[in-house]
Amino acid sequence: MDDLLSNIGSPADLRRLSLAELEQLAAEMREALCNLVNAKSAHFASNLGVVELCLALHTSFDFRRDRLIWDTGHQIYPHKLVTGRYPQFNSIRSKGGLMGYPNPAESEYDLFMTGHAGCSVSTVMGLKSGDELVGENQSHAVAVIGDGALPSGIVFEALNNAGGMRQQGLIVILNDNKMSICPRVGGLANYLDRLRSNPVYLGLKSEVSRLLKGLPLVGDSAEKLLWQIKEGVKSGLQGGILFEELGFRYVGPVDGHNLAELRRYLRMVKKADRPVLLHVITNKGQGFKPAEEDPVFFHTPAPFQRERECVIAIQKSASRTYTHTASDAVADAMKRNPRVTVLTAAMCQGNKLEQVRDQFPDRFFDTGICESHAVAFAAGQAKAGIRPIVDIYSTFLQRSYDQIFQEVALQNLPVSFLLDRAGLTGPDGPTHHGSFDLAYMRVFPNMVVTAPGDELDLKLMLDFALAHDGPVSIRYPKAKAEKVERRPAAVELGRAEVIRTGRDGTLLVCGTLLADAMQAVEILAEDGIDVGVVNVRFVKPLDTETILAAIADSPFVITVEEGCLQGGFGSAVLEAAGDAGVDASHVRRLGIPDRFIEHGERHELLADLGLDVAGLVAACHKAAVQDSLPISAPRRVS
Ligand SMILES: Cc1ncc(C[n+]2csc(CCOP(=O)(O)OP(=O)(O)O)c2C)c(N)n1
Repeated sequence: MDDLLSNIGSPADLRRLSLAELEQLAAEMREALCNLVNAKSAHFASNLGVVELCLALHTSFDFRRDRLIWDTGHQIYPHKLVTGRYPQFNSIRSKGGLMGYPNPAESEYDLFMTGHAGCSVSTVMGLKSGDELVGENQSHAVAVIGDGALPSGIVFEALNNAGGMRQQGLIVILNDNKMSICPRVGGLANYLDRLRSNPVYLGLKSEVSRLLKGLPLVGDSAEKLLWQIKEGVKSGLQGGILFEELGFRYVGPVDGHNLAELRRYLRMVKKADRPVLLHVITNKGQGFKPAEEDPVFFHTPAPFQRERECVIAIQKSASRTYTHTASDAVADAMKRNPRVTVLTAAMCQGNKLEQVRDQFPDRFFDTGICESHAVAFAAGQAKAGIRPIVDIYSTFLQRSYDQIFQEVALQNLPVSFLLDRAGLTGPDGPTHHGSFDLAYMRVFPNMVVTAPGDELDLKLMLDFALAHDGPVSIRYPKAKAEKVERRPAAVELGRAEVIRTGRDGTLLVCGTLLADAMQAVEILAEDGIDVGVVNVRFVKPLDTETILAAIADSPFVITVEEGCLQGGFGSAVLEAAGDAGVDASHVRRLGIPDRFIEHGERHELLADLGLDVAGLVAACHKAAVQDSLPISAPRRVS
């Protein structure tokens, strides 16, 4: 059933369709979304919810000239379907295929590559301003932002700025589906609930529809009437006052699944004399019952088979991940110490913190998509004698860089950071890879930067962090939890763990590639190359004693990290060697090079970068051959 969809090469084709055909197209687009998630894990419920909004936007504006930003970008799939990418649609999130987020390299209709929430209003403001400065005054700039992303601080910075500038032609569409990934939280959520359930607005909605039925579809009289009704009730009702007071015209709520009504409202708001916030009500998961009923699971479900509207099988992975380990360690710590709290920034589900939330509701804090606030909040708690754990993905924590500096590191407060998804995250791609945290954390005085080598280490490291009198960051990847067979050494500040010594070379391993390194040295041993492995555990303070000894004694040394090479662990090793005046010409560094890494399965991406077992083996072979010293000749001359 893709009669219409397969003929849509660009939004211009949409404008030739009747309303009934657009409604059929919406059904075909939902079918395409459902077929996609049969085969792979992908963003789903949010996309089902914006199908009509997407069609209404593309038939009301010309986004070769007008500007459109989908905030965050995870709900971009319908937009991809109608902007010439239907033929490649099933390649989404696979290596070499379409990105699961906007990507300017794919289409002129994607303006920014995004994946982090909250910047849409700012960027469309800039686009609008830039267009005006180059003489393009007629265009409109549209930001579509969810109610989950709306509370981000930066959104309010932009709304405030836009209201003050009275930017005409700026349209913010609030896509209100009552959900972030989990149910939305906070005072703004309550405010939006009141707006959407206000009887006068609900009455207005049906009254407007009724009136419109008797009026021509387009026409100044209809639009004037809509404004009049709205303005009339607004003064009595004070609906949308928050946005009105910021300088926006607040319009809505509008039914986001009624294409005709949406298009009428879009035509109307185009003519506003100042920025407009159009409040659109949608249903996350619209059109597929199981997703409507459980939008949390169906936000990014595991691949599933369906029969009509029933899910008949889900390919859930049985493996325990590092995120499970971290969540269990957090629960355990909270059980033992009533002063331990945990904070998440809207990622309760991703962080697998549901058990903690349910067990310790008073010590679990979900700030919404507000990472900077979460970190400053944790700093306040720490100052008051609490031991907060900030559990945020490595990539999203970048949002709170200044709070890590000022509120935490500068005060030397005991905040423990759990950096989930550190390293290559896989199908989400460059916006989500946690490549930079080792580099961005290690620049701050007072910050202890750790990279546990395996599951056992991760638990020990959280205990260490909670006992340490200052900030500690702990990173772990989106991966199956591994245990490296050994009796782990007790964690000691700035102490590495030598797992095995080797005559021919040493791998200095930072983080959970440790298990791969252990496999690699087994293979190398069969080839007669004897390589040692150090689980470095601490990137800051570095165990210079162990590391410099390895550099001095080993014919070759390879640093291994699932993080950026610029400023990361390998850099720290070279700095330490340089400071100590030790020859490090035989030190090689493996890690993420100085470019953004595409999307694909994590194992594929790691293999491409030589960060898998085969890559480590190859790197050791190469180093053993290339190194000027004969194998087994110690480098230390003492
Ligand atoms: C800075 C940042 N923090 C967290 C996330 C993870 N995240 C992706 S989508 C999402 C929920 C967004 O909710 P909303 O904006 O309401 O969109 P919906 O999915 O409901 O359409 C979250 C928390 C993110 N993308 N960016």
